[in-house]
Amino acid sequence: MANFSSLGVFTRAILVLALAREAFATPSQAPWQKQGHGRKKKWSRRSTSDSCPSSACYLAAPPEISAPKDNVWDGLTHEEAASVATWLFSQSDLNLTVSADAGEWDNSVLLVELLKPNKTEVIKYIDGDASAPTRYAHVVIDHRAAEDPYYQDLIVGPLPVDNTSTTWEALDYPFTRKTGGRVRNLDADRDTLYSELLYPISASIADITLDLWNGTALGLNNDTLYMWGIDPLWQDDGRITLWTQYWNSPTSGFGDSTLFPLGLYMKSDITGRDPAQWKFEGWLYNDIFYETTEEFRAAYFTEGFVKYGPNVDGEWAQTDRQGDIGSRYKVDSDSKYVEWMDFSFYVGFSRDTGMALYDVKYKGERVLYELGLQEALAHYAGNDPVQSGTSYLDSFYGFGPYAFELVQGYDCPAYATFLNTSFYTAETTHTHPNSICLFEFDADYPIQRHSTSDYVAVTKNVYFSIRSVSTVGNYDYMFTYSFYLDGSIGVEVRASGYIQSAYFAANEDYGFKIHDFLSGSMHDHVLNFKADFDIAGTENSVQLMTVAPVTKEYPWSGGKTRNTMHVERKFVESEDESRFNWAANGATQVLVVNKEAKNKHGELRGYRVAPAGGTAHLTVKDSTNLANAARWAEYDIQITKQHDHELSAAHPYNSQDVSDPPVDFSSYFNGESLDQTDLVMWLNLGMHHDGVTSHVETFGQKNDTCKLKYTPIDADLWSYTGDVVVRKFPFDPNNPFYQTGSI
Ligand SMILES: *[C@@H]1O[C@H](CO)[C@@H](O)[C@H](O)[C@H]1NC(C)=O
Ligand SMILES: *[C@@H]1O[C@H](CO)[C@@H](O)[C@H](O)[C@H]1NC(C)=O
Ligand SMILES: *[C@@H]1O[C@H](CO)[C@@H](O)[C@H](O)[C@H]1NC(C)=O
Ligand SMILES: *[C@@H]1O[C@H](CO)[C@@H](O)[C@H](O)[C@H]1NC(C)=O
Ligand SMILES: *[C@@H]1O[C@H](CO)[C@@H](O)[C@H](O)[C@H]1NC(C)=O
Ligand SMILES: *[C@@H]1O[C@H](CO)[C@@H](O)[C@H](O)[C@H]1NC(C)=O
Ligand SMILES: *[C@@H]1O[C@H](CO)[C@@H](O)[C@H](O)[C@H]1NC(C)=O
Ligand SMILES: [Cu+2]
Repeated sequence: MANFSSLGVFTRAILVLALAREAFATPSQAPWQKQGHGRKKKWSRRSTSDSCPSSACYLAAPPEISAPKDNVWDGLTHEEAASVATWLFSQSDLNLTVSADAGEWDNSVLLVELLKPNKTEVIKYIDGDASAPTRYAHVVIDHRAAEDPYYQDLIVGPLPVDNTSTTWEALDYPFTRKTGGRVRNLDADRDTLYSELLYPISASIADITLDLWNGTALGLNNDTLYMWGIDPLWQDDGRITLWTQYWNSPTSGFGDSTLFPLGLYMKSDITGRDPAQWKFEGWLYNDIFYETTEEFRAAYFTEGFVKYGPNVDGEWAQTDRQGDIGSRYKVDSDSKYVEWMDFSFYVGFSRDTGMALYDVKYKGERVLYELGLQEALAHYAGNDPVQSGTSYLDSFYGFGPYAFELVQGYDCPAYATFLNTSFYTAETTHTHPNSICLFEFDADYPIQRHSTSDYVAVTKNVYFSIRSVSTVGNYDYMFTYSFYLDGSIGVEVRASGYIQSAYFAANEDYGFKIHDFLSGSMHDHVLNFKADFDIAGTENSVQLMTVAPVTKEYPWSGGKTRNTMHVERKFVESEDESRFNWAANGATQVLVVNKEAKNKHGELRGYRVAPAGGTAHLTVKDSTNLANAARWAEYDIQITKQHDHELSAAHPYNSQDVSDPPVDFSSYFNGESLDQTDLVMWLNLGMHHDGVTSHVETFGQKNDTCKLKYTPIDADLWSYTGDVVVRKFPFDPNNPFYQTGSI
C-alpha cells in the first residue's frame, strides 16, 4: 500500500444510553486507516503469506534504539537517591529520625526525587550544544519536632553529592506563597487523636454502637467498627474541626471498605498539639445534631427514636467474579434476531434509513421498542451559491441502497458474523451480502478494576457491536450500535470518505485553503435517531436531574452556611418544554424513567441518555435552504408522545417541497402531556466540519503480513507481584522486595 494524501474526514459522534444509577463506560475507538477507494469499491487486499520466516510470525519485541539525548526528566537513579538520603541524615540541623522509628514529635524525610530542571536550561541542551543541566534533588521533610509542625520543601544539590559543595536550601521559587517552602501540617498527631480523643468518646457510647450495629470502635483487635472522616479538615476562625463517621468493617480482602457507612457522626475541635485542649463537640444522627453525649444518649433511649440498619459487606459489594462464564452471542441470520449476554434485539432494514434495531431487551425486559436513524443532514455554507445552497437530506438517496459489503478485517474484525441486506429497486431486489456485521470486541480499557495490598480484581470490557456503513455519494457513514456489560448502549456515527470542496476564491470565512485553488467547504452534519424507550412498560416520563451549586445551612454547620452543591430534579411535563439542548458542563442528566417502577431501593428505574464524544444540532437558524424540511435538526433532544402517525422525524422527499414538506417535525409538538405516557426521544448526533489536509505514512509496513500467533503474548496472571521496593537508607540495591500498599 502506497503512502497517500487524503482530503478525507475521520470524525465521529456518539451517544450513550446508560442504565440510570449505574456506572457506565464511554465508548471510544482508535481511528481506523482508510483504504483509498471511492464509489467504485476496489481495494487491494493485503496478502496473508505463509512464507514468512517462523520467527516473524510471533509478535516481535520493538527494536531497541538510542535516545538522541539523556532523559533529563527521568528521576534520580537509585544511587543518587540513596546518596541524598545519606547526606540528609548527616545534616545535624535537619535533626532527622528514620521513618520506621519516627513518632509524632520526630522529623522524617517524606520525599527524595529529582527537582525538575528549568526549561531554560534544558532547551540549551536538547536543542543545542550545552551540556545537560546540573541536577538537584527535591526533598520534603516532615518537620514534627515543634509546637507548630510543618512540611518543608528543600532543594538539595548540586548532584552528585559531595561533602563540600552540596547544600540544602528552602525550595519556594515554584510556589506563589513565599514562606520558605513551609506548609503547616495538620496531620501530625494522628495516633494520639485516636487514642486520646476518638476511642475514649467512642467507648462512652459503646452500649449504643453495640445496640445499633453489634460492634465497637475502641482501638482493640476485636473492633468490628472503625472511624474516619473529612478531608480536608475544617479550617475556620483559627480553629481546626474534625468530623468522623462510624463505618462497618469489610469482611473480605476486596478493598470495598468505603461501602459500609453507618450514619453516626462525631464532631471535635482538634486545634493545636495539646490533646488536653481538644474538645468533643457533638453527635449527628439522622440529620439531628446533639451537642453532648448526654443529649444524644437521652434521645437514643427515648421511645420513638428512629434507628436505621447497618450497611454490611457481602457479595453485593465485592468485585470478584461471580457466576459462570456463559455463552456470548447467538444470531438467527434469517430472522435477523440477536442475543448477546443479557441483551436481545431484532434488526430491521429499510431503503430510506438502513439498519435499525427493534424490541431491544435487557434481562428479558424491553428497554427500547425502536432505535434507528431517521435522517442525515449535511448543511453546507460558503461564499458561492452552490456551497451556500447545498443541504443534503440523505434519505432522499437512501441509506439502504448504499450499505455495501463490509471489508473483513478493516470495517469489522475478520472474525465478525455478517448478515446480508436487501432493498427494492427498478423491479428488482438487490442483496448486499455481508453488509451488516456483528462482533465482540475488547475495549482498550477494563470496565472495572481495584487493587488492594494483597488482591487485584480487573474485568475485561468486552462489548458487542452491530455495524453497517452507507456510502452516500462522497460520504461514508459508519453506524455502530454497541452493547456493554453494564447495561449501556452506545450509538455511534463515524464519517469518512471524501469531502465536498469549494473553489477557494474569497471563501476565507467558510474554511481553510487546502490545495492550489481549493477550499474545504464548511458544513454541519446532523443525524437524527429515534429512540422509543419502553421502561418497564410503555408509560414513561423524562426526568431532568441537574447538579447545581448551592449555599446552604445544615443542622450540623453551627449556624454557618456552606458553599456546596446538590441535585435538583424535575420532570418534562409536556411537549411545550420537550425540545432542548445538552446543558453546559454536563450539568443535567436526562433520564427516561417509569414513575411507577421503582427498584428495590425505591429509586425510579430508567435509562440515562448522555452525549459521549461530540453531538451537535444545526448551527444555522431557520435555514433558508431547508425551511421546514429539517426542523428535527434544531435541538439536541426532542421528546414527543408516541403516535403511530408520527412514525419518523423526516420523509425522504422533504427536500422536494421544503416549505410544506410531507413531514414537518415541528408540528409533532402540540402540547401533549409527557407524564407517564408512551414517549419517543428524537436524539441528534452531529459534527461541525471543515476540511483540513492530512498525509498518511505507512511507517515501513511491509506488504506481506503474517498471521499472529497469540500464545507468546498470553499473560501469566500469577506473575502479578505489585510494587518493587528498593531501600535507600540504608541503601540496599540487591534486595528488592514486593509490596502493594497505600503510601
Ligand atoms: C530534634 O528532634 C528531637 C525529636 O526527634 C527533639 O526531641 C529535639 O528537641 C530536636 N532538637 C532540636 C534542636 O530541635
Ligand atoms: C530555575 O528557575 C527558577 C525561577 O526562575 C530560579 O529561581 C532557579 O534558581 C532556577 N534553578 C536553577 C537550577 O537554575
Ligand atoms: C562525606 O563525609 C562523611 C562523614 O562525614 C563520609 O562518611 C563520606 O565518605 C564523605 N563523602 C565524600 C564523598 O567525601
Ligand atoms: C455480635 O458480634 C459478636 C462478636 O463479633 C458475634 O459473636 C455475634 O454473633 C454477633 N451477634 C449478632 C446478633 O450478629
Ligand atoms: C474485645 O476485647 C476486649 C479486650 O480484650 C474484651 O474486653 C471484650 O470483651 C472483647 N469484645 C468482644 C465483643 O469480644
Ligand atoms: C447472503 O447472501 C449470500 C450471497 O447471496 C448467500 O450465499 C448467503 O446464504 C446469504 N446469507 C444469508 C444468511 O441469507
Ligand atoms: C508493495 O507492493 C507494491 C506492488 O506490488 C510494490 O510496488 C511496492 O514496492 C511494495 N512495497 C514494499 C514496501 O514492499
Ligand atoms: Cu463532513
